[in-house]
Amino acid sequence: MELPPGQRARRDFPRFGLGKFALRFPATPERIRVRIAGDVERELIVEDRLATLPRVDQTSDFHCVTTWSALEQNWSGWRFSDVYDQLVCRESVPLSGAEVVVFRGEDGYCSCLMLDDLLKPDVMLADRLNGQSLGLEHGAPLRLVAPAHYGYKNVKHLVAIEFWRDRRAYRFPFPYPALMDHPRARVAFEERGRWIPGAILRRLYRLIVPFTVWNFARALEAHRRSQSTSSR
Ligand SMILES: Nc1nc2c(c(=O)[nH]1)N[C@H]1C(S)=C(S)[C@@H](COP(=O)(O)O)O[C@H]1N2
Ligand SMILES: [Mo]
Repeated sequence: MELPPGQRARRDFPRFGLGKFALRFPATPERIRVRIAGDVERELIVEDRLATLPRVDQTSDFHCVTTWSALEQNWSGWRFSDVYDQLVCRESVPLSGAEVVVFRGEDGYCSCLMLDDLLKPDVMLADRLNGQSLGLEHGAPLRLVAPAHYGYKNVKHLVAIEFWRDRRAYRFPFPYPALMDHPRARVAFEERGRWIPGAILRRLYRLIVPFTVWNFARALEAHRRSQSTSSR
């Protein structure tokens, strides 16, 4: 099977991200609560009502910008386009041209994609992975799954989705440089970052994979240990 340019398959699917977020975990990973906001007529809180939309399952490959890929992951959840058409447009009503969409995680992470890219049928808000609830490592209680875009656009622990008319409403998480954040980040075109070609970035990013995997796993273990002592 042919992988996208510069990617290598991994056997596992590690917990991963930008270093700053390794130590941050959601307070309520069992309860979905997403605020719809931005340039909209009304803010809206989406909770149980997601479950009134048709549940969909999909198997897709997951590609991190640092060059590792986890193949054939089975996600379950709701199509972003269904959420947009049936909840957001009917009840929150984005203003015309509010097509810059910002996703925020409870850990303070955020990223942004254009509405056109999000309305593709393979873009989901997922609450399950490979037959189980997402878990802390993969974004409980709800995450974005946009397989055509690098992992860093697939925000975990979702708490807000904002629709803006102006890109300036968004900034990639401090202190990480904007060059790490391509506006579309399409895997097929190796849009790893801005200004620096993907084929160069892949060489640099590849170096940080082992440390990041180790660091994120270690942080999760420490978090689990602290949870089990505090609940005793
Ligand atoms: N909330 C949140 N979402 C996030 C991140 C993060 O640190 N926090 N990291 C991103 C990056 S860089 C990647 S590669 C994927 C990793 O997803 P995984 O931990 O399920 O492998 O999550 C993305 N979404
Ligand atoms: Mo990533």
